[in-house]
Amino acid sequence: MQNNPFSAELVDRLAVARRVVVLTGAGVSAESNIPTFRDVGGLWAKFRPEELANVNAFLANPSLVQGWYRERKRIATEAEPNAGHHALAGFEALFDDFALVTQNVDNLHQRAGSRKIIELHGNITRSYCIDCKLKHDEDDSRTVLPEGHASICCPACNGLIRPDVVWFGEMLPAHAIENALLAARRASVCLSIGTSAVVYPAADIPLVAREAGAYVAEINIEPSAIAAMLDESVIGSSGNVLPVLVDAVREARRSMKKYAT
Ligand code: BJW
Ligand code: ZN
Repeated sequence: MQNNPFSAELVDRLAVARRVVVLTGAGVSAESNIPTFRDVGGLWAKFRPEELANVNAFLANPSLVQGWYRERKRIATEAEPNAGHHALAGFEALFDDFALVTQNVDNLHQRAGSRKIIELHGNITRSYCIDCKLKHDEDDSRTVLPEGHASICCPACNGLIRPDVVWFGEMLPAHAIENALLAARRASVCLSIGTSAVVYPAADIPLVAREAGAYVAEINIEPSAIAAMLDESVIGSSGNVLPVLVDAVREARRSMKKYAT
């Protein structure tokens, strides 16, 4: 265990835990070559969030925002889940009660095989009409709109089509945040992985878990905004740390069984 970036306590707690909640952010997909939001060269290096990720920006310049999301949808669709996504997909079978709460909209946890997912900020692969709410399933990622071209509109009512994501100032899906907070309150271990933890209410989840008595660790290449409020800060990339952590938990479980009387 000595060479591991995480503590023996984290492994032991996970080995005996029955209820676990994991919060993920854009850092988990960085090793799939999907840019994060706030890192150097991230998604907001060129555009400030208030310019694109809010409804007023969309209404002011729908084709610009649609184009930005269309390009990000293409990148996400062409990306492959990485070792961190796969390790988390294997993690859920180890616990009776497990929730993977993700802020990510890129669909990579789903494609890696995770099933117990709570999507806090929606999913970039879905779209809907802002007027009649009709789901827009057509793959508009392949539509090439020249600069200044008219926006993509609903075939039923001609309303604007928007991505099914949560922008600043919008409410999170009620069932998603409620279920995430319930999972946080009953967890005995919480992991916060690859998130800067500056966006609320998502950043509350590890804090709520800790307040309710969970052991809370984060995994990040650098300490997040809430690192000082957690039990443990594991410095490393999720693609490197998670497979080793999952193996260590499996091994600890095997040892526990071996010595159980
Ligand atoms: C690695 C790595 C590797 C890199 N391995 N790690 C309380 C206080 C203050 C403000 C508020 C508050 N409550 C609500 C608010 C307002 C607002 C908010 O939080 N503002 C703050 C920014 C100040 N929140 C909202 O508006 C939310 N709605 C809401 O609260 O409704 C009620 C309400 C309405 C009005 C007023 C008040 C209340 C909605 C938030 C929606 C967020 N939407 C976005 C865009 C989604 C669509 C899209 O994708 O375009 O969600 S913003 C963006 O940030 C996206 C992300 O999910 C989210 C979080 O980012 P994340 O994932 O943490 O990414 P990064 O880039 O920030 O961090 C990456 C991390 O990875 C870094 O730490 C790296 O070090 C690390 N990393 N490589 C491990 N390999
Ligand atoms: Zn419509």
